Amino acid sequence: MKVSVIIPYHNEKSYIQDCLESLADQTFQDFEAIVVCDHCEEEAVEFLRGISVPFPIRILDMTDKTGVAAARNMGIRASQGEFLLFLDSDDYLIKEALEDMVERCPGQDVVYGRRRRTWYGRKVYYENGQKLDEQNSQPETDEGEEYEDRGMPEVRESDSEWIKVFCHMVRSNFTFSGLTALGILIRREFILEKDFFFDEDYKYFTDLPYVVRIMCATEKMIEIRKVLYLKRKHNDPIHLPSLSQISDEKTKLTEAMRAYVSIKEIVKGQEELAEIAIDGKFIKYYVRKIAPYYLTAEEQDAQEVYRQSLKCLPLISKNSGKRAMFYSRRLMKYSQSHGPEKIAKKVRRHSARQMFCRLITSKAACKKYLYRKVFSKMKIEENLVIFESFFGRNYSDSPKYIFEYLNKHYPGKYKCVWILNRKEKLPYSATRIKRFTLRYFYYMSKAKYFVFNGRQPKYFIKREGTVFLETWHGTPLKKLVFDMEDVTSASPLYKRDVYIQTRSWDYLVAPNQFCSDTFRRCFMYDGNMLETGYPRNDILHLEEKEKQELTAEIKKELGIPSGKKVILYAPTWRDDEFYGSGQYKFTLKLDLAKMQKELGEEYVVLLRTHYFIVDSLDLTAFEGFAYNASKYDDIARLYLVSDILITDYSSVFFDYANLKRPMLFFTYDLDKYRGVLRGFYINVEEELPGPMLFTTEEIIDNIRNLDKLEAEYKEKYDVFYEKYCGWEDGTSSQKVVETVFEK
Ligand code: C2G
Repeated sequence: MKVSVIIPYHNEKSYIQDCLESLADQTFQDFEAIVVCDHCEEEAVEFLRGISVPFPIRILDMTDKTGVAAARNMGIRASQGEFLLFLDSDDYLIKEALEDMVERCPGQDVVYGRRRRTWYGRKVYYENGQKLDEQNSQPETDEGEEYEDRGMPEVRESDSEWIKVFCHMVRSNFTFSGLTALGILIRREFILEKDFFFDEDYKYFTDLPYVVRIMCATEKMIEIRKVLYLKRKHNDPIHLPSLSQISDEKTKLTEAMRAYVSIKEIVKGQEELAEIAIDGKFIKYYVRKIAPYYLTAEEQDAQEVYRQSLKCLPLISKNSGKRAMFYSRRLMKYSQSHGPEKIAKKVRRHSARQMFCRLITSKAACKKYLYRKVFSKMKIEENLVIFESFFGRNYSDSPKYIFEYLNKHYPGKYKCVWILNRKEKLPYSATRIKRFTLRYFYYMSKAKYFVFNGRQPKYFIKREGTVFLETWHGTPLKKLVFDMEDVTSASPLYKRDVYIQTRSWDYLVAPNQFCSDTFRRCFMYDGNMLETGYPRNDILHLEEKEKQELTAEIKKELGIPSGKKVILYAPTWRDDEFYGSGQYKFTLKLDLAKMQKELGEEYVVLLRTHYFIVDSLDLTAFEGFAYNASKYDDIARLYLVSDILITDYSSVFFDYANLKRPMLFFTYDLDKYRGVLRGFYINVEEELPGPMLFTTEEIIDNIRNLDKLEAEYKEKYDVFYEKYCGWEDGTSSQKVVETVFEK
């Protein structure tokens, strides 16, 4: 047996499958896996046993001890391979990892490949995770070179291969705490001869002294300059925090310092460069984590951390100190002769200076500061209501209809403020403000009521006595927040952010029972659920005559000839096609020229891209046939004028179904969208009230045979309508207003 892969496992069900599958896919197969179950729940062990793998696997149950260190030690003792490799159950290897390492292992004690940190599971990673990780550009890659570390030496200064690998390994981890034993192939006899086991007294930092001890005990060490190991960052710190996301600050800090003391002991007498490499990391850790801890810590905890720090600071070598930044040098010196309270004062003064610099150089920082420190201390205005739809992009959606209902039925009672970035005409008087202006922050502090259809900013302050009415913006087909496994959109910390934001919501509107149940789970929401239907769909239930008059008015407004029928094409956005957060790309896959040729006599096409899309479509070649309605305020009005809807995975079809008109689903990238990007809540093959189509020809064909299509889908449509539109009858705005404002 060439390699034993040792995997500690503690209930991380959603990750272990990827981990084991990555082993099954290895191009080198002479290995065994030893999974050590650390106090796992029965269900998690059953799940693990249910994963079938083509290689020998042993599942050990650790009952007497707990922790990663003990689990790995148990694995070492049980191993039979010539080499050992530590793999975490939430991580995975690239296909060639073992082959690449084994190829280079003759004559070596240690073979070290590189690690990369990723937000994604294997499937997404191989599809486009590398691109996504780069676009998210967290400065945490393990590849090192990009990060010039002031405290770190250039490895060039030494000729020794050992020091090169040592320095690379230390410098390539962004933080002090990131130095790990993961993904390193180590000769088993070497470990046993030297009695190298993990120190079980550590909960978080057992790897630090372990790795340094190994590196200092051998010069038979080789580095492969290729990413072999993928370390997953957890995008759901609420349900499944990684060890580094657990906030047990005092233990972490004291352990890190204990690890530093023992590392310094190990590197003593070794090359000075090695010492400087370690010191550089520790200095940063001290300045960023340890000293600021005193700002918020209880006195007893602060004293404990402080006592430990006094053992560490004198160990920093003079040379390393000289390489540190001015403030770091001063802080370290000061910390050796002053207690935690004084250190906290110094840190506070430094942050205040930094804040002052930010305030005089950044308007945005200045406004947020005023929001936090001044506006949010002012008196709340009792009848002030603030509305926002699609992040201020337009006057639309449920907030619009709630605003109109309030003004129509309670004229003058409420003072309304609209967050609007464009100059839309409003039918009732309201103060208009642009997002993130000074006035925006002022009104966000003064308002009593908030009527939003999306998420509020992360720094939003929920003041006591205020009422947050969240209408949300659609019945989801694609999985949301805590129902998503991988977060493939631009913000990988989506789950954590949404969790924080939803804590401020007092009321959430549900358009149907499915949403009511789904929202509770996917937002982890336990506030008031308004099971009223969507105010934005009231307009779809007007009396027939009113509907016809309004339709004629909207057609005129859009410049659509009254004799033409209208096809609305309203696709959604794709998580993986973006320029940046909230700025998405869109490529039109519908062949408009063909559609014009085949359907142009009878129809026109209204194109409506999602509000996240920043690409604007050039339709000049299709004048008189295709109209760009992407900037039009309210999509509900576009539904009214349309005879047919074409969409994909957008929630628009749940709303459009209120009109009982035909729908086609242009799902040209179904496999990727469903399988890789999101996953769906419903079985689209069974439930969709229209066909899923993959080419323009199929779309044309279906539009030509509408009668046949409608007859074919009649039964499905009725079931769909009952399930998703059954609560909507044109009175949702009234129900919402009466519950929230006029109780
Ligand atoms: N929308 C629009 N034009 C489009 C697509 C969507 O105006 N071409 C509007 C519709 O009101 C739709 C809403 O934006 O209901 C949400 O759009 P989705 O495509 O469903 O996507 P998303 O914003 O991700 O919302 O619970 C719903 C989910 O959150 C999905």
